Amino acid sequence: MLAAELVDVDRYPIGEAGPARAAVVQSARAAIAADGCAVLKGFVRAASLPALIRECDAVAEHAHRNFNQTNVYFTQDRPELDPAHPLRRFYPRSNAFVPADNFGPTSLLRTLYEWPAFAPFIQEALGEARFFRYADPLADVIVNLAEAGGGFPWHFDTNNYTVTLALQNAEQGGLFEYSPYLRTSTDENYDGVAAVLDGDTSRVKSLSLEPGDLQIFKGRYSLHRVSPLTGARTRYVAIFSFAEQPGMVGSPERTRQLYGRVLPVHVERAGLRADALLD
Ligand SMILES: O=C(O)CCC(=O)C(=O)O
Ligand SMILES: [Fe+2]
Repeated sequence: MLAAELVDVDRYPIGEAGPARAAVVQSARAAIAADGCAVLKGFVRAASLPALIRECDAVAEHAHRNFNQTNVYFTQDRPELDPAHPLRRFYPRSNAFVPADNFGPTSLLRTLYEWPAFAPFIQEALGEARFFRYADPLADVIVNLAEAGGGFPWHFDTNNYTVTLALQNAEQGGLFEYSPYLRTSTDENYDGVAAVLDGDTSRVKSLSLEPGDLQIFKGRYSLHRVSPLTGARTRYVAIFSFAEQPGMVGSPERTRQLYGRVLPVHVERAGLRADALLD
């Protein structure tokens, strides 16, 4: 299948320069400016979803599971602070990432990720000056699977943006909840964060992402979570990664944690980084 068949290009004509494409870009940009999040409903055609889900089912057994306890900042505990401080509140987090080398050249997810129209569109929607597909063969396009009891508790992302495609929902739960721009680069707003953690929903938006919806999300300043999942069905979300530099791969430590193994390229590039520091 070609990317232009997977994607609903009638609704989202991102591969053809012109006013229709410009309108799609403009509307995504406006949504991101307003609350850090753009959702392109039905970006992937409903008719393409069964093949995408089969692709996930076929490799789900290769997911690497990683469980830990984390605060919303992914930082260490600070015992000198009050126990109610957001820095001291830890929640269980479970990832199950299917590494990118399970999505080979014939994979539909890879076809979409490497479609020449895709990255430039995302770049324009985000307004990023420098934007390249990630060069990490374990991490460029992956699937996160989440089962009942698992998932993402409240957090701020450590990366600037996330590009995800909803593929299959859990039977219940799994709403994407977020508090737009709850903090800024100069104000952590710990009281506001504590209020959300205590259950205050007055600044929380809730999105029910359906299979086929593409989400472009700036999560560094917007606290967000996936609400608890229940039921037997696994939630599948594809994650597409990009970087500000060409040729970027993850560090060996982080790669091993997320994917359970490393490749020679991770070690070689880490060596290069270490050498660069010596210059
Ligand atoms: O699975 C999702 O919908 C969101 C995941 C998320 O917040 C993240 O990967 O940082
Ligand atoms: Fe996140």
